[in-house]
Amino acid sequence: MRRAILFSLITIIWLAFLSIGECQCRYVEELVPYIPSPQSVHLKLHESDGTSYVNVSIRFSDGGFGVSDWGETRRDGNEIWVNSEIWEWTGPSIQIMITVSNTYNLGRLEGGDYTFTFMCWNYQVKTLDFTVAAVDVPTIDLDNNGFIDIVDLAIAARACGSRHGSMNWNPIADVNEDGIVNVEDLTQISFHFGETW
Ligand SMILES: [Ca+2]
Ligand SMILES: [Ca+2]
Repeated sequence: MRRAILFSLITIIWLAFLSIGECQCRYVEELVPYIPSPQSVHLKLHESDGTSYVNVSIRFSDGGFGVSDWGETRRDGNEIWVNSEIWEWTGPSIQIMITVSNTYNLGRLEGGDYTFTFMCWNYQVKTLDFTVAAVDVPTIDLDNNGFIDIVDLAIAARACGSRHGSMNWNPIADVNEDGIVNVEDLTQISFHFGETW
């Protein structure tokens, strides 16, 4: 009888111990990997001086989230992607909506259709399809030798300020075909300086 009571007591203590353990696990405070919903992620493309950028902004419901790594841009053909690492703090956090953002420089893309994919922990979160207008490089290779260099700039400089009928008018120097050779044409040539195709 005494042995049965002792056994029962040990069992009760052991179950109580397990119960406390489970309780502690349930309320453990730690950082865990988190994948945002597509609805909370906004992708926006913008171009500047021929370079394409994608801005990614993520809206979090409270202050318990953080991005430890936005990831590097990767490219395979016309597919571009980034793989980020985002965490959630399971403990208490500031109850305020937070938006974080990062801008990825995609470089100078050739004309064509592209897809940008924002990934998190190797999971595809959201994609953005966009088109880059083709740049007609040969039109700024004024001497048509296969690369843009100081000679092309010199040809445009000699015609600078001229219009149709001017003594120094040179139609090939009017890169943007607006009827005048000026700093805009020189700027376009300078922008592609050093390029070959
Ligand atoms: Ca040239
Ligand atoms: Ca022009």
